[in-house]
Amino acid sequence: MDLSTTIAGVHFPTCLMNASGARCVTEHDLHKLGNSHAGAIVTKSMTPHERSGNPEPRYVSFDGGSINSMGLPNLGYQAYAQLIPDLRQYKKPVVASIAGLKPADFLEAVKAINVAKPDLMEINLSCPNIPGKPQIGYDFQASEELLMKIRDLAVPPIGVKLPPYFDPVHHEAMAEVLTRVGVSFISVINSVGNGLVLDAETETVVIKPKGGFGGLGGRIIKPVALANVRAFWKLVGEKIQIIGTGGVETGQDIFEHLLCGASAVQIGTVLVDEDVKVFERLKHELAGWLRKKGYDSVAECRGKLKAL
Ligand code: RRO
Repeated sequence: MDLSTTIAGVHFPTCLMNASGARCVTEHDLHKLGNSHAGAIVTKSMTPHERSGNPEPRYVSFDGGSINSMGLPNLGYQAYAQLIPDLRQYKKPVVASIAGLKPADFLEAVKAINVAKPDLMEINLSCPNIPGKPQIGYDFQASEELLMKIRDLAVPPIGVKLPPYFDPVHHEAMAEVLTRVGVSFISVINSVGNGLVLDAETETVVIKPKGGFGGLGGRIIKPVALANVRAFWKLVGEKIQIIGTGGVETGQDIFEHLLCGASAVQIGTVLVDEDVKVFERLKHELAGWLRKKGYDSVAECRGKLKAL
Protein backbone atom coordinates (compact mmCIF):
# COMPACT_ATOMS: atom_id res chain seq x y z
CA MET A 1 0.00 0.00 0.00
CA ASP A 2 1.39 3.38 -1.00
CA LEU A 3 0.90 5.77 1.92
CA SER A 4 3.30 8.36 0.56
CA THR A 5 2.30 11.78 -0.68
CA THR A 6 3.84 14.79 -2.40
CA ILE A 7 3.16 18.35 -1.33
CA ALA A 8 4.58 21.32 -3.23
CA GLY A 9 6.99 18.93 -4.96
CA VAL A 10 8.28 17.56 -1.63
CA HIS A 11 8.00 13.79 -1.14
CA PHE A 12 6.59 12.57 2.20
CA PRO A 13 7.25 8.85 2.97
CA THR A 14 3.81 8.68 4.62
CA CYS A 15 0.96 11.17 4.62
CA LEU A 16 0.86 11.43 8.43
CA MET A 17 2.67 14.03 10.50
CA ASN A 18 2.33 15.88 13.77
CA ALA A 19 0.23 19.02 13.97
CA SER A 20 2.35 21.99 14.95
CA GLY A 21 2.21 22.34 18.72
CA ALA A 22 1.82 18.63 19.52
CA ARG A 23 5.05 17.21 20.98
CA CYS A 24 7.32 19.37 18.82
CA VAL A 25 8.65 22.19 21.00
CA THR A 26 12.01 20.89 22.26
CA GLU A 27 15.05 19.36 20.57
CA HIS A 28 14.16 16.04 22.25
CA ASP A 29 10.57 16.20 20.89
CA LEU A 30 11.76 16.91 17.35
CA HIS A 31 14.28 14.04 17.31
CA LYS A 32 11.59 11.71 18.69
CA LEU A 33 9.40 12.64 15.72
CA GLY A 34 12.39 11.97 13.48
CA ASN A 35 12.78 8.46 14.92
CA SER A 36 9.04 7.72 14.72
CA HIS A 37 6.78 6.57 11.90
CA ALA A 38 5.68 10.19 11.29
CA GLY A 39 6.04 11.16 7.62
CA ALA A 40 7.44 14.60 8.45
CA ILE A 41 8.68 16.72 11.34
CA VAL A 42 6.67 19.90 11.96
CA THR A 43 8.11 22.36 14.48
CA LYS A 44 6.19 24.30 17.10
CA SER A 45 5.25 27.74 15.78
CA MET A 46 8.22 29.97 16.42
CA THR A 47 8.55 33.63 17.43
CA PRO A 48 11.56 35.94 17.55
CA HIS A 49 12.25 35.27 21.22
CA GLU A 50 11.92 32.21 23.42
CA ARG A 51 8.53 32.17 25.17
CA SER A 52 7.45 30.22 28.22
CA GLY A 53 3.77 30.65 27.23
CA ASN A 54 0.63 31.11 29.33
CA PRO A 55 0.21 30.08 32.99
CA GLU A 56 -0.71 26.45 33.79
CA PRO A 57 -2.94 24.50 33.68
CA ARG A 58 -3.11 25.31 29.97
CA TYR A 59 -3.81 21.96 28.27
CA VAL A 60 -6.51 19.49 29.31
CA SER A 61 -7.76 16.47 27.41
CA PHE A 62 -11.24 15.18 28.05
CA ASP A 63 -13.47 12.51 26.57
CA GLY A 64 -13.83 13.60 22.95
CA GLY A 65 -11.08 16.15 22.66
CA SER A 66 -8.82 18.73 24.22
CA ILE A 67 -8.73 22.39 25.14
CA ASN A 68 -5.52 24.41 25.14
CA SER A 69 -4.28 27.87 25.76
CA MET A 70 -0.54 27.26 25.54
CA GLY A 71 0.30 30.82 24.51
CA LEU A 72 3.00 30.00 21.96
CA PRO A 73 5.67 28.45 24.20
CA ASN A 74 8.69 27.92 21.92
CA LEU A 75 12.47 28.13 21.85
CA GLY A 76 12.66 31.17 19.54
CA TYR A 77 13.54 31.01 15.85
CA GLN A 78 17.29 31.12 16.36
CA ALA A 79 17.19 27.83 18.26
CA TYR A 80 15.05 26.19 15.56
CA ALA A 81 17.34 27.55 12.84
CA GLN A 82 20.18 25.68 14.55
CA LEU A 83 18.17 22.50 15.06
CA ILE A 84 16.65 22.10 11.59
CA PRO A 85 19.81 21.11 9.66
CA ASP A 86 20.33 18.22 12.09
CA LEU A 87 16.73 17.03 11.63
CA ARG A 88 17.39 16.40 7.96
CA GLN A 89 19.22 13.16 8.90
CA TYR A 90 15.80 11.44 9.24
CA LYS A 91 15.17 11.64 5.48
CA LYS A 92 11.69 13.07 5.87
CA PRO A 93 10.51 16.61 5.25
CA VAL A 94 11.05 19.25 7.91
CA VAL A 95 8.27 21.82 8.09
CA ALA A 96 9.04 25.05 9.96
CA SER A 97 5.96 26.63 11.53
CA ILE A 98 6.24 30.41 11.69
CA ALA A 99 4.21 32.66 13.99
CA GLY A 100 4.48 36.09 15.55
CA LEU A 101 2.74 38.68 17.64
CA LYS A 102 3.05 41.29 14.88
CA PRO A 103 3.76 41.15 11.12
CA ALA A 104 7.45 42.04 11.48
CA ASP A 105 7.97 38.97 13.70
CA PHE A 106 6.95 36.67 10.85
CA LEU A 107 9.30 38.33 8.37
CA GLU A 108 12.22 38.18 10.79
CA ALA A 109 11.64 34.46 11.41
CA VAL A 110 11.22 33.65 7.71
CA LYS A 111 14.55 35.33 6.87
CA ALA A 112 16.41 33.45 9.62
CA ILE A 113 14.77 30.09 8.88
CA ASN A 114 15.50 30.32 5.14
CA VAL A 115 19.15 29.76 6.04
CA ALA A 116 18.33 26.48 7.82
CA LYS A 117 16.68 25.14 4.62
CA PRO A 118 13.49 23.49 5.87
CA ASP A 119 11.56 21.70 3.13
CA LEU A 120 8.42 23.79 3.67
CA MET A 121 7.25 26.71 5.79
CA GLU A 122 3.80 26.68 7.38
CA ILE A 123 2.71 30.21 8.25
CA ASN A 124 0.46 30.15 11.30
CA LEU A 125 -2.27 32.79 10.91
CA SER A 126 -4.54 31.18 13.46
CA CYS A 127 -3.24 31.05 17.02
CA PRO A 128 -6.32 31.71 19.18
CA ASN A 129 -4.58 32.02 22.52
CA ILE A 130 -2.65 35.26 22.80
CA PRO A 131 -4.62 37.70 24.97
CA GLY A 132 -5.34 40.87 22.98
CA LYS A 133 -4.09 39.45 19.64
CA PRO A 134 -6.87 38.42 17.26
CA GLN A 135 -6.27 35.58 14.82
CA ILE A 136 -4.87 37.12 11.63
CA GLY A 137 -6.69 34.53 9.52
CA TYR A 138 -10.02 36.15 10.36
CA ASP A 139 -8.82 39.46 8.84
CA PHE A 140 -8.59 38.82 5.09
CA GLN A 141 -6.85 42.06 4.21
CA ALA A 142 -4.23 41.72 6.94
CA SER A 143 -3.67 38.08 5.89
CA GLU A 144 -3.09 39.09 2.28
CA GLU A 145 -0.71 41.94 3.14
CA LEU A 146 1.37 39.71 5.39
CA LEU A 147 1.39 36.71 3.04
CA MET A 148 2.46 38.84 0.08
CA LYS A 149 5.51 40.01 2.06
CA ILE A 150 6.31 36.49 3.25
CA ARG A 151 5.95 35.08 -0.26
CA ASP A 152 8.57 37.52 -1.52
CA LEU A 153 11.01 36.56 1.25
CA ALA A 154 10.59 32.82 1.74
CA VAL A 155 12.91 30.44 -0.10
CA PRO A 156 11.01 27.14 0.47
CA PRO A 157 7.39 26.76 -0.67
CA ILE A 158 4.97 28.30 1.84
CA GLY A 159 1.67 27.08 3.18
CA VAL A 160 -0.80 28.66 5.56
CA LYS A 161 -2.31 27.24 8.75
CA LEU A 162 -5.85 28.56 8.84
CA PRO A 163 -8.51 28.82 11.50
CA PRO A 164 -11.87 27.15 10.89
CA TYR A 165 -14.36 29.18 8.88
CA PHE A 166 -18.07 28.70 9.35
CA ASP A 167 -19.56 30.45 6.35
CA PRO A 168 -18.99 29.82 2.61
CA VAL A 169 -18.44 33.56 2.09
CA HIS A 170 -15.39 33.35 4.32
CA HIS A 171 -14.02 30.25 2.55
CA GLU A 172 -14.39 32.11 -0.75
CA ALA A 173 -12.73 35.27 0.55
CA MET A 174 -9.74 33.35 1.92
CA ALA A 175 -9.50 31.19 -1.22
CA GLU A 176 -9.22 34.37 -3.30
CA VAL A 177 -6.47 35.72 -1.03
CA LEU A 178 -4.52 32.45 -1.23
CA THR A 179 -4.87 32.31 -5.00
CA ARG A 180 -3.59 35.86 -5.40
CA VAL A 181 -0.65 35.14 -3.08
CA GLY A 182 0.04 31.80 -4.72
CA VAL A 183 0.62 29.69 -1.59
CA SER A 184 1.52 26.05 -2.18
CA PHE A 185 -0.55 24.41 0.53
CA ILE A 186 -3.19 25.03 3.18
CA SER A 187 -3.33 23.34 6.58
CA VAL A 188 -6.87 23.34 7.92
CA ILE A 189 -7.89 23.61 10.68
CA ASN A 190 -6.14 25.06 13.69
CA SER A 191 -8.00 24.49 16.95
CA VAL A 192 -11.56 25.83 17.16
CA GLY A 193 -10.78 29.00 19.04
CA ASN A 194 -12.21 30.25 22.29
CA GLY A 195 -14.21 27.25 23.40
CA LEU A 196 -15.00 26.74 27.07
CA VAL A 197 -14.78 23.47 29.02
CA LEU A 198 -16.02 23.22 32.61
CA ASP A 199 -15.76 20.90 35.58
CA ALA A 200 -19.33 20.90 36.89
CA GLU A 201 -18.35 19.19 40.18
CA THR A 202 -15.92 21.91 41.16
CA GLU A 203 -17.85 24.60 39.29
CA THR A 204 -14.64 25.84 37.65
CA VAL A 205 -13.08 26.21 34.26
CA VAL A 206 -10.39 23.60 33.45
CA ILE A 207 -7.59 25.85 32.13
CA LYS A 208 -6.24 29.01 33.70
CA PRO A 209 -5.48 31.50 30.88
CA LYS A 210 -8.13 33.83 29.46
CA GLY A 211 -10.76 32.89 32.04
CA GLY A 212 -10.81 29.30 30.75
CA PHE A 213 -11.35 30.06 27.04
CA GLY A 214 -9.12 28.03 24.71
CA GLY A 215 -8.72 26.21 21.41
CA LEU A 216 -10.64 22.96 21.02
CA GLY A 217 -9.09 19.94 19.32
CA GLY A 218 -9.73 16.22 18.92
CA ARG A 219 -12.75 14.13 17.98
CA ILE A 220 -15.35 16.83 18.69
CA ILE A 221 -13.95 19.12 15.96
CA LYS A 222 -13.77 16.54 13.17
CA PRO A 223 -16.92 17.67 11.31
CA VAL A 224 -15.67 21.27 11.30
CA ALA A 225 -12.25 20.16 10.05
CA LEU A 226 -13.72 17.97 7.29
CA ALA A 227 -16.02 20.78 6.18
CA ASN A 228 -13.07 23.17 5.86
CA VAL A 229 -10.97 20.64 3.93
CA ARG A 230 -13.89 19.98 1.59
CA ALA A 231 -14.76 23.66 1.12
CA PHE A 232 -11.18 24.60 0.19
CA TRP A 233 -10.79 21.50 -2.00
CA LYS A 234 -13.82 22.58 -4.03
CA LEU A 235 -12.56 26.16 -4.32
CA VAL A 236 -8.81 25.72 -4.89
CA GLY A 237 -8.09 21.98 -4.86
CA GLU A 238 -6.71 22.06 -8.41
CA LYS A 239 -4.03 24.61 -7.52
CA ILE A 240 -3.37 24.40 -3.77
CA GLN A 241 -2.81 21.21 -1.81
CA ILE A 242 -4.54 20.66 1.50
CA ILE A 243 -3.25 19.16 4.73
CA GLY A 244 -6.21 18.06 6.84
CA THR A 245 -5.97 18.64 10.58
CA GLY A 246 -8.62 18.09 13.19
CA GLY A 247 -10.25 15.14 14.87
CA VAL A 248 -7.97 12.39 13.59
CA GLU A 249 -8.02 9.51 16.07
CA THR A 250 -8.24 6.49 13.76
CA GLY A 251 -7.43 5.30 10.26
CA GLN A 252 -11.06 5.90 9.35
CA ASP A 253 -10.68 9.58 10.29
CA ILE A 254 -7.65 9.87 7.99
CA PHE A 255 -9.55 8.17 5.17
CA GLU A 256 -12.37 10.70 5.64
CA HIS A 257 -9.93 13.64 5.41
CA LEU A 258 -8.47 12.17 2.20
CA LEU A 259 -11.94 11.67 0.69
CA CYS A 260 -12.67 15.35 1.42
CA GLY A 261 -9.55 16.36 -0.52
CA ALA A 262 -6.60 16.28 1.89
CA SER A 263 -3.20 15.21 0.51
CA ALA A 264 -1.87 14.57 4.02
CA VAL A 265 -3.10 14.69 7.59
CA GLN A 266 -1.76 16.16 10.82
CA ILE A 267 -2.24 14.63 14.26
CA GLY A 268 -2.63 16.75 17.41
CA THR A 269 -4.72 15.62 20.38
CA VAL A 270 -4.11 11.84 20.04
CA LEU A 271 -0.39 12.47 19.56
CA VAL A 272 -0.38 14.26 22.91
CA ASP A 273 -2.42 11.40 24.45
CA GLU A 274 -0.56 8.42 22.94
CA ASP A 275 2.88 9.85 22.15
CA VAL A 276 4.73 9.13 18.87
CA LYS A 277 3.79 5.45 18.79
CA VAL A 278 0.41 6.66 17.51
CA PHE A 279 1.88 7.04 14.00
CA GLU A 280 2.49 3.30 13.62
CA ARG A 281 -1.05 2.48 14.73
CA LEU A 282 -2.54 5.07 12.36
CA LYS A 283 -0.42 3.87 9.43
CA HIS A 284 -1.74 0.33 9.84
CA GLU A 285 -5.31 1.49 10.30
CA LEU A 286 -5.16 3.73 7.22
CA ALA A 287 -3.65 0.94 5.11
CA GLY A 288 -6.51 -1.31 6.28
CA TRP A 289 -9.13 1.24 5.25
CA LEU A 290 -7.60 1.84 1.82
CA ARG A 291 -7.33 -1.90 1.20
CA LYS A 292 -10.92 -2.50 2.34
CA LYS A 293 -12.19 0.23 0.00
CA GLY A 294 -10.13 -0.97 -2.97
CA TYR A 295 -7.64 1.90 -3.21
CA ASP A 296 -3.90 1.36 -3.79
CA SER A 297 -2.65 4.76 -2.69
CA VAL A 298 -3.45 8.01 -0.93
CA ALA A 299 -3.49 9.86 -4.25
CA GLU A 300 -6.13 7.51 -5.64
CA CYS A 301 -8.82 8.28 -3.05
CA ARG A 302 -8.11 11.99 -2.63
CA GLY A 303 -11.23 14.11 -3.06
CA LYS A 304 -13.44 11.14 -4.00
CA LEU A 305 -16.25 12.01 -1.59
CA LYS A 306 -19.62 11.46 -3.26
CA ALA A 307 -22.58 13.81 -3.05
CA LEU A 308 -26.13 12.51 -2.69
O1 RRO B 1 0.50 27.91 21.46
C1 RRO B 1 -0.75 27.93 21.38
O2 RRO B 1 -1.48 28.34 22.31
C2 RRO B 1 -1.46 27.49 20.18
C3 RRO B 1 -1.10 27.87 18.91
BR1 RRO B 1 0.41 28.89 18.54
C4 RRO B 1 -1.91 27.49 17.81
O3 RRO B 1 -1.66 27.82 16.64
N1 RRO B 1 -3.00 26.74 18.08
C5 RRO B 1 -3.34 26.36 19.32
O4 RRO B 1 -4.36 25.67 19.50
N2 RRO B 1 -2.55 26.73 20.37
